[in-house]
Order: sequence, then structure tokens, then C-alpha cells
Amino acid sequence: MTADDRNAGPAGPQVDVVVVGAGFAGLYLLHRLRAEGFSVRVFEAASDVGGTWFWNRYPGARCDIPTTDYTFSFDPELEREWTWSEKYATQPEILRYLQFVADRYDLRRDITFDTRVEGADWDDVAGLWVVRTSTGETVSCRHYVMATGCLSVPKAPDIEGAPRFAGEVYFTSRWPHEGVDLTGKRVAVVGTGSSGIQSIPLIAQQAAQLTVFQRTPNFSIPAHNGPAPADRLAQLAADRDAYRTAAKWSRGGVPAEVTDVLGVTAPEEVRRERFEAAWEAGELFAILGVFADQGVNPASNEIVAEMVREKIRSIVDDPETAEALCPKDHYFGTKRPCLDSGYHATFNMPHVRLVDLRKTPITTITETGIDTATESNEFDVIVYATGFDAMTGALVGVDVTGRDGVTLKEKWADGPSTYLGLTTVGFPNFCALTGPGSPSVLSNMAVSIEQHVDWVTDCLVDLRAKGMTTIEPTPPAEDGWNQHVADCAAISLHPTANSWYMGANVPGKPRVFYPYIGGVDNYRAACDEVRATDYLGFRLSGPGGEQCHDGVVRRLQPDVALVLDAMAQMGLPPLESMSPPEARAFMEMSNGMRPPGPDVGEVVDGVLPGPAGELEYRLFRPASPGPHPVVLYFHGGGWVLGDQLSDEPLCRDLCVRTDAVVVSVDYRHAPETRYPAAAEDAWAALQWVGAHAIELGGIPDHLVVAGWSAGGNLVAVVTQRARNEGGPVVRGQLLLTPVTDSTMDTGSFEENADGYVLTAPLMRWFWDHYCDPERRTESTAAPLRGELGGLPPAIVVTAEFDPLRDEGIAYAEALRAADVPVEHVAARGHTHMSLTMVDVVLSGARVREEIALRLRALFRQPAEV
Ligand code: N01
Repeated sequence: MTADDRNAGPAGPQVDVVVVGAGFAGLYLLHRLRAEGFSVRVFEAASDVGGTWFWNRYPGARCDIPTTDYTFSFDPELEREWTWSEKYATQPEILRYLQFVADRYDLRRDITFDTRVEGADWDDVAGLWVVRTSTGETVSCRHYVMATGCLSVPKAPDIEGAPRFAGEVYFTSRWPHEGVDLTGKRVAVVGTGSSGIQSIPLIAQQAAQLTVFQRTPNFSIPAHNGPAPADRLAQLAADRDAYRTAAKWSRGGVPAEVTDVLGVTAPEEVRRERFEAAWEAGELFAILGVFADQGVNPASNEIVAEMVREKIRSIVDDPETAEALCPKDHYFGTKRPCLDSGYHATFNMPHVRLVDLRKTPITTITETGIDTATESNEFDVIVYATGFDAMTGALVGVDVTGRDGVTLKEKWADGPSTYLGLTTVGFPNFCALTGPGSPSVLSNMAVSIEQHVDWVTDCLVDLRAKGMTTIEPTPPAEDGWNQHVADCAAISLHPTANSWYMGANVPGKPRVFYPYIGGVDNYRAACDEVRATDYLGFRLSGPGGEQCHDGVVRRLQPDVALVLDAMAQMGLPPLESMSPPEARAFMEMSNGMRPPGPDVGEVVDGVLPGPAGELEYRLFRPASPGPHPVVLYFHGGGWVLGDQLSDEPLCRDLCVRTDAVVVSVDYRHAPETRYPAAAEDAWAALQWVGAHAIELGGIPDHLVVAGWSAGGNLVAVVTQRARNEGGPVVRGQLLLTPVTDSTMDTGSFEENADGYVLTAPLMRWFWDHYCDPERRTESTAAPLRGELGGLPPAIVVTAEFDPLRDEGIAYAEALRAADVPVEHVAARGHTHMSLTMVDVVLSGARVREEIALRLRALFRQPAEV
């Protein structure tokens, strides 16, 4: 009990912390809290420690992360005292380990076994939780932590007739402790997830007949179990601390090579070699990391998926069974892949049979067996390996009532909502270890558990030091985190699968992506940042006063952040420190390394007449039969950099998404030819393209002018001029993060002056090269200052982290005020550059699709002018 609480008198809590669950998480939390001088009670429904490893005793149960990594790392002494016997330890060995840990740190004395926590109510006046247990005990505590595991509540059997079966029934997740003798029995196994796939080969060894009822085939690779891998043991022996630190800062919680090999571009022999190496390694993160893009790119994913299917076909003798065992309805990795020991070969045994429920669904379970659409089968035993109400089942299963009488179940009725996957608004002093919105099940649980326990313990120590007794996230912080979790998932292929990660296995459960897929490393960085910024996004209160640093910890799109980090690590010189020719050479070199953009029907290079000589253009034609609408495009580059090729991936993307001919035209650049040369060239290009639209393959009067950045400036300038001069007919204008004014003093300029590639100094450098200060207020330099009435409909795109954001918004607002139809697309979490980074910043695709949707609508509307 803290000093404050001891002084609090009878109204104070009985203990500082109540913890639910004595698995990996509960045990370590108890150890750490106790070491920090907190009083703790742990309640555990089972009769011993172990959590999931207490309950899941089915034959073949093992971990699927190598035990060298699936282990506590907080105490080097503990690591020296315990040696795992196998690469993937069995359930009994892992349970013995947790019992050993409990004994070694004398943890049992604070754990109450055989006791389920049934409810916890927040008392807002006293600022404490009142916890109710199945034995009738009531305990008050300052902090209430659920360490209940992500896969601890078995899914209720949802098969018609299940209660009628008169034979033996077992659940893999609640296997009898005394074991089950299946010798000579006719056994049915329903379910082919990790539990089914691990147990089926061992059940087959005993059963007289085994029938496996498979609804969805799962990807599974051989575990190649045996002694712990020598290379890993050597790394640990050489420098344990370095190895454990690498795990903490890895993507999945296991030190692993991070490849940059893309499946889609790698040569066949490289693909094969990488896949075979991962197959031989028999490790989840190896097979999930064959290619850098397999988790996001369907084509790359399919390469891995098909190689796994080839393996299945090579193992299983009967071609029909082999095909039924080949997963085809989800991308590899979007449901948790399994590690097995002889699973597929089990189907070559004469007494083992697969029933494909996709072809012949179960109609009912009877007193004596299972009926499918085509047959009746009699069994002595049915084994359900049908999974869990994952991630939230155990949390909402307890009657947790927060402030204002709202239960967690009610609050999460449409899906979990958390700050950092740990805390939730309305539930002060409440934590869910490895909760939804944290890496948890996508990571090595041992590492993620230690990280959460350490963070929570450090937090409670900080609160005590500050004299604070309550902590609760703020709504903006929680909304921001939920958004970030969803943004991370949206880039990946994961949400496409009907997986338990999506809540899809439990009828009626909200369909959202439950865990955080942004990586253990990024997640840890976010949590560390919250603490380092004195609890950003949390409200703290107590005798020490009140504090609230409200805010959102991650606002950039996750892939934008990755690109920015990668660029920062390269330590590139700022463009404005270079001469224009150096900056151009540098840009050309970096453009040479980017993905080319999507295929289009045809690419044609040409020239058109400009006021001071020919202007080069590149035309991108859709593959569909023409004629097409035409988009005249002006590149970005601050009027100093770039040419008709420099935004090629973006032009290709626009062409494919809008089914329009895109004509990217070059213009003269500063400082060699300063303002208004670029604007004059752009005007000439508009006139020429307008006049030659039909020859270019365009539909008459279906011309849109588009441009990015300085190109967006030129779009605004030439559409104003076309209105002034009575043509050409422009159906619409697309301004992508445009320059519309020259003041460089907006809020967004201040906020985003540095760190997002287009910096305030770079923008000044551009302006200085382009235009004399005294001419920058002319409307052909700063179109926001022009007359805006009577302009064609506009799509104005702004990016949140862009110095130019506010002038883009100002232009959209000014157009609207002048009665010009405007669609403003605000790209949340994006930078000035990121929307143009086709196939690099994948989150940009959604924004470009939104733009394309509006452009297509513009093309369908009758021309205004
Ligand atoms: O559960 P699952 P699990 N009729 O949900 C099927 C971890 N774990 O216990 O896919 C017919 O994966 C269901 O079919 P479908 C690991 O993270 C780890 O196996 O919904 N079939 C599926 O085939 C794992 O991912 C280890 O179409 C029905 C199966 O039952 C997670 O726990 C070991 C059905 C359930 O698979 C869950 O694994 C074990 C119905 N009505 C578990 N309902 C290690 O190796 C469900 N199914 C560490």
C-alpha cells in the first residue's frame, strides 16, 4: 500500500492493485509490482498458475514461437537457471517453467487460486475499484489490471445438435488433466486451426478411426522441432542482453532479418531460395517475412501461398484430399499460420479421413455422431478444436463497470476502443495487459507481456512519485490511437480474412481488426513516448494535483512515418543547401529508385509549341478503348525541379484510376527562367492540349487541368486565365497540395516547418529562385489573390503535415465563397510528398482513389463553360 493510501484511512483501498490471471502476464506483473513496494492480490480461476498453459493440455500442445524467445527475459539469473529442452517446448514443460517462476519468486502467497473475478466496479468518489469474486470476497484496490490472456475464453459450440451427442466430448482448450485414452476409438475432430493441427497427428496415433471436419484449410508449415537452434543459442550465449534488446525492438518480438526483397520483383530463383530457407527454418516470422511486401501486396502474397500449396500437394498422396487441404480463401498470414509436426502426412494414414465442410457442411450432430449434407458418421468421441472468443472475450466476460455505470461490454459493443491497447476512457486506473490495440497476438507474447508489465509498473511508480492516484486516457488520445490502429491494419491484407483477428469466428462479434499490426518496435516507441512526454493523452489526478497533457501520440499515417524515418536515417543533405543543378541531379537519382507506377495502355512522348520553344510532354493512355477524357498535368518541384517525367508514377496512377488520358507537360524552370515563364508555358500547354484533344485520343470538352505543388499553382493560374480569355473549355481543376499564396506565414507553415520533406526553408528557396518578392502578390504567382468567380469546379487536396496545407484550404474556401463548386479532400496523416509516392506509401492509394472518384464524376457532368 502506498504511503498516501495508508494515510487515507478506512476509505483507502485494501490493496494497491488487483490483478486477474496468473499466466505469464499476471506472474510477472505481481513480481514487478511487489518489488516496487505495491501491495497486490492476484485472482486466478484455475487451481494453479499457468494461464493458457494450465488449460490447453491437448495432445501435441506446444508454443509456436521458439522457446529461446518465448520466455521471460527480465532476470538473467532466471535465464541461467532454466534450460528449455526443445526448440518448441511442450505444454507440460511450459507449465513447469511457469510453476518454477512462481516458486522462484515466491509469487503464490499473493495469488488466490480457484477464484474467478466476477465483477469490478469503479467508485468515483473514493477513486478505487471494488472487485467481486466467485467466492464472495470483495476487495477494494486503487488499480485493477486484467492479465486474462487473449485466447482464454473458448468459443461456445455453435453447431446444430451439439448438446445431443451421447459419446465423449472434449475441447482442446479444456483438455482433461488426467489425459484421455483414445485407443481403439472412432474420433471426430472439428476445427483445423493451430489446436486442431497440433493435436490431429497425435490423436491419429491412438484412434482406430479419425475423421477431421475442416471448414477452412489453414496454412501450416513444419515446425522442424528438435533441439533449440544452435545459432540462436550461440547468439544468446555471446551477448544475451543484445539479443533481448534486439527482440524488444524487432517487428514481432523475435530478432529476425528484415528483408527488402519484394516478392513481385524478385527473380524466381531468389523467391524459391528465400521460401525454402523459411520452410526449413520452421518459424512463423521467417515464413511471414519471405518478402517485404507479402503482407500488403496480393501478388507477392500469392507467391508464398502457392509455394506452401505446392508443399501440401507434394506431401499428401490423395490429390483430392491434398487440394482440399490447400488454403485458397485467404491471403497467407491473414489467419495465423500454424506450425505442425506431421499434420499433412497424417492424411496419408489409412484410418484418417478429411471431410471438407465447404463441400458437405455439417447438418447436425446426432446422439451417435455427425451428419453432413451427404453422409452420417458414427463416433465414440468428438473433439472440438473450434477456437476462442479472442482478445476481448475474457475482458468483457467480467462485469467491469466504469465511471457513470457503463460496463466495458457496453462501451465495446461495436468493437474495442483503447488508448495504447492498455487503457480505455471511462475506466480510470484500469489496464488490460496485451489488450486489443496492442501487438499481443501478432507478436511474441513473452516480449509484449514484459513490455506492458514494465510500462504499467513504471506508470504506477511515476504516479506515486507525483502524488497522483488516478489515471485515465482522454477521448482525443483514445480516438487517435483507435485511428492509428485502424490505419495500420488498413495497409495490410489482414482485414480481408474471416479470422479471429477480425472477430469473424464468433457470430455477432464486431468485425474490426483487434490487434495492433504496426510492430512491436513501433508500439514500444509510442508507449515510451507517452511516458517521456509526461503521459501524453492521459488525465492524472490525486493529492499531488491535476495534470492533463492532451494529445494524440501517432498522427502520421504509419507508412508515411516509416518513409520519413528511413529518410531521416539516410541523413540526406537538405535540398536548399544544394545548387539547383545538384538538387535536380539528386532528385533524378532518387526518382530512379522508386517503383514505376501501374501499367497503362500506352505511353507516348511528344512536343508542343511553347512561347520560347518546344515543350516536351509524356502522354499516358488507358488500356481501355478510347476516346477518353483528358487530364493536362503539371509536375511539382517548386518551379525549379522536375520535368514531364518526374511525377510519372502519379500520372500512371491517375490514368489507371480515372480512365483518362494524362498529358504531363514540362515547362521552363527557375532560376534559369524565372516567373512568369512557367505560367506562360503552362498557358501555352493548356491552349495546345485544348485544341488537340481529339488527336490525343480525348473526348471534346472533357479536359481537366491537374497539378501537384508548384504544378497545382500553375493549374490555378491557367484556369483563371482560361476563364478570362474565354477558353479553352476546362471541365475541372485538380489541385494537389498546391502553392496558392506567397506569404509563407500560415499556421501550417509554422507547424510543419521541418521534418516532412517540404520544409519552410525549402519553400523559401523555391520562391526565391522563382519570383522576385515584389511580384509574388500578382495573381499569376499567388492565385489566391486572383478573381475566383466563374472558375470550373475544383478538387483541392491538402495534406495534414504540409506547410502548404492552410493555403490549400484557403483556396478551397475562397473558391467556395465565389460560388465555384469545390470538393476539398483533406489527406489525414499525409505530407506534401506522400500522396505522390505510388506503391511506396500505400495509404496514399485510398486518397488517390477518392480523388479519382471525384474526377470521374466531373467527367460525367456536363461542361459548365
Ligand atoms: O482456434 P482457431 P485454435 N464448424 O480459431 C473451426 C493460438 N494457438 O484454438 O476457420 C466447423 O484458429 C474453424 O474454422 P474457420 C494461435 O494463435 C497457438 O486452433 O472458422 N468448424 C477453425 O478451423 C491460434 O491461432 C498454439 O472456418 C468450426 C477452427 O475451428 C489461436 O490460438 C496452439 C466451427 C478454430 O481455429 C487459436 O487457435 C493452439 C464450426 N461451427 C492455439 N467453428 C500454438 O502453437 C470453428 N471452426 C502456440
